[in-house]
Amino acid sequence: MLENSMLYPRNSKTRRTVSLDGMWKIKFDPDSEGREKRWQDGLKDADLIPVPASFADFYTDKDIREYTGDFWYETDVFVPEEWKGNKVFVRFGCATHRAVVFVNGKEITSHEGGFLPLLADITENTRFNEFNRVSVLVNNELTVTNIPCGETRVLKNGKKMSKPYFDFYNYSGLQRPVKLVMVPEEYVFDFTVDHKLFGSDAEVSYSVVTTGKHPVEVRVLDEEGREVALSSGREGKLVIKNVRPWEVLDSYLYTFAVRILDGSRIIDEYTEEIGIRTVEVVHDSILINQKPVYLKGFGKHEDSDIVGRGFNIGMMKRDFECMKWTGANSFRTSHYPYSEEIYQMADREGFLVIDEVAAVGMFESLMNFMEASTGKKTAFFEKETTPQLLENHLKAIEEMITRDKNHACVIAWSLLNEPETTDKAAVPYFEKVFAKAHELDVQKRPRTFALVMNSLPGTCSCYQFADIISLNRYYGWYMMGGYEISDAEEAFRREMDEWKELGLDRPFLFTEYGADTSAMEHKLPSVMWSQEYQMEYLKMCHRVFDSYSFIKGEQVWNFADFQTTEGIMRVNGNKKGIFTRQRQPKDAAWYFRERWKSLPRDYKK
Ligand code: GCB
Repeated sequence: MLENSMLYPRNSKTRRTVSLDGMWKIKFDPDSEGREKRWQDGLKDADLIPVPASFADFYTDKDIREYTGDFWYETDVFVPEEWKGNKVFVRFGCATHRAVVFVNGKEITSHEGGFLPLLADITENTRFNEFNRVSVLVNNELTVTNIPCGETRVLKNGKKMSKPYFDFYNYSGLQRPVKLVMVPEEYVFDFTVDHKLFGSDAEVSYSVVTTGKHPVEVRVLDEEGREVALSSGREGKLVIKNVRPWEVLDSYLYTFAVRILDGSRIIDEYTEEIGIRTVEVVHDSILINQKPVYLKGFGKHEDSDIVGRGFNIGMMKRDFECMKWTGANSFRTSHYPYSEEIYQMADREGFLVIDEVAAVGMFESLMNFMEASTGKKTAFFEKETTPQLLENHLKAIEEMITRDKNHACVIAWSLLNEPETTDKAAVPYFEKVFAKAHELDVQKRPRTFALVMNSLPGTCSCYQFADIISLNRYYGWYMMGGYEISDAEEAFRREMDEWKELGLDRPFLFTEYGADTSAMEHKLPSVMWSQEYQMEYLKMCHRVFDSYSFIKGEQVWNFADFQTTEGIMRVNGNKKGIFTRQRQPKDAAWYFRERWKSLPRDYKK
């Protein structure tokens, strides 16, 4: 079990949260001298920067944007007198990619992995009724032992530079909300639910972990606030008569209130809004509440102007509105677990989410998307460093599942994106990764990973691990693009015929297909990069998808244009968006709207 509770911080009768978002001090530490020189005792000559946000795109100085190494954040936090006798935490939605937290100069905790929460228990070092200095030493260097994978190089001028093995900008910093949290000494540490539907009723099995011995009760309230089920004990079953299940694009959320009681006194109360639904893969179908669903949607990024990967509540709202407008019902959190508020919104909107851990770049290449289709091999899972990578990967899976398990929206786990599977060395690695997810998820949601272009029926040694086979395919873009598109279609069909031959009896899903498109370019007849070519390419892909009954979903790459490292293959970022980075539609968005609005939920049932 994890050392820290992953439950989302909420107010209740017994709990308090205070947002620490706002302007924090920031200072770069290129020589990694801060710790030695005790910068944790107070940053001098620091700048101010918004939290949550990536630091990169605020500045006009390229050395700052590209900064790689250690950097410090600091703020002063007032802890009220009334909280004495309780536990006090500072909770960071993330600190990318790793961080050490200090309070009043004392080191409290550290965390590896930039896309899952960091909880610092500051109880022992808090000065109540006073301001407390919270300092965070963050580091954003990429390595092959941590996810996402990449390298850090030192330029001749001594400056460090990030070399990602993945196709998104290495944004970093305190990119998600930060909260000061108070919970009682004896508190609800973890809470897990699993659902079954019987006719018009539901049975919800639950388990509660607390930090003490007092009895526990769980109540379920409907959206009108009426109690519909009650059970006591750390484990039990809640029966909800005439349940209203959470449905695709038609959500219904019950409030689960978990209480620790001492007679009639409430020691702790934790509440969560939870949708009741089931998820299964049966033969080649994905079933939600025992009914087939065809996935329509996007691979996304947390990415926008100025704040970079920083959680942006306005952008989140706009993204959901745009997705609904296209008729989408799903997205993948490519290529890392997103900020928790996004899953809460997906729960509320009835969106289906494939939750992806940050295991991307597991192919040694700075242009993985290009090189994977050349047959290049990099022996990625045979390195001396592989055991260390595996350890970090498994820990991230545990944190992701623990954090996200109760979300109705999460219908599958994506455990890797485009790893090198053409080598048998990947097999034992995959075994451990897939077993871990199965062991941890009481709902036993389907597990998948996104297969790169050269992970083919005849070359991939790992597809058997996936409950849903997810393909990232670029026929007509990275291969046989432009006027060769007819050959691309043929090659695409040949591959799909080979998969069909295998008779896997599992659903297939396209987790990526797309063509870079400049929102400025129009050309008749089409050329690559024009809006006309994007449409031509998409129509070709859809003809292929529509020809195979086992293809049970399409998530186009990408929802919106996004920032990447600069290079000859990218025009200030990846332009495969169906929307621009400012979330305005390219022509293809209208085409998707027409297609997706007309495909029934159970298309190809
Ligand atoms: C991929 C990667 C994704 C890239 C995309 C592309 O296969 O999974 O991260 O952005 O291709 O556009 O090349």
